[in-house]
Amino acid sequence: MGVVNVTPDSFSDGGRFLDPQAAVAQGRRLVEEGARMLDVGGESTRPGADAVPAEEELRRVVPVVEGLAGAGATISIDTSKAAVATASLDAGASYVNDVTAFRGDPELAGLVADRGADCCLMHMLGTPRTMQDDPRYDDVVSDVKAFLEARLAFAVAEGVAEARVMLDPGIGFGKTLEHNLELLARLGEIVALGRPVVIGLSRKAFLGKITGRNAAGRAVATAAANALALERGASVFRVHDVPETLDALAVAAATLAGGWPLTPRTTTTT
Ligand code: HH2
Repeated sequence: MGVVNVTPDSFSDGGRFLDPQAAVAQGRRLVEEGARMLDVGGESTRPGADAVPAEEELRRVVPVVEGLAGAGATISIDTSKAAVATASLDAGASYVNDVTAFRGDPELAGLVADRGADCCLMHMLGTPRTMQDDPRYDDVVSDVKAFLEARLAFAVAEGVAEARVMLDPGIGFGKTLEHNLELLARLGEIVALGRPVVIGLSRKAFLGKITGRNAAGRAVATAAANALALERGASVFRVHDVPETLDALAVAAATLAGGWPLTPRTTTTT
């Protein structure tokens, strides 16, 4: 899943793709590089970020979703708002990535159900404004697992087919370095919920804490962590840098019996 952030303030690429043409070009490049899904977002959820009004989010994402429909990838809309999801589904998206796991907008679950869309439900402690203020858990993995199980049950009760739901532990969303590492180490406990697991760790701050690198220099760290997440059962890898992670996943899959069914992308043999 390649990230297309149509925002002025995303933590690693804010402002680069605010222009719709630049965002569409970036999305097409990610598909050429091997992305099978594109996650289009018009609201940053970085720690401390302010909410964006629906009208502004719509203005940012709809032309980009329209421009990328037919580009050869599933289009995901990264939003918590039913109005933004509705317009994006109309414009060609078929997947709703909601970092609030249907807690942000009471209309969103019903919309996803009615439209037969696929969706991702993510764990977050608090809101982006407050989530990194001293996050605490009894046991981070058990707490996140219980939350995702409850949100899956909620989605199904609202009419969303269970087969359409993916789950995401929300790396960096109200988590310390230790919380993130524990979630990755014990990812199998989340996978055991029986739904495909999405993992979004691309360029995130915990990788900078380990490597000392700034956001732009974290592609290798991202690829390494994603390879381990693959081994632990993750299915979808949300990244800004597709080639690095795709190579790492291809090599990891090839070394695992019955690994991820990736088709080699070149015929180079030397
Ligand atoms: N992370 C971000 C945004 N959306 N969605 C899912 N399902 N999982 C994630 O981990 C996730 C997400 C944050 O990354 P980014 O989009 O690069 O930054 P920003 O929120 O600042 O736009």
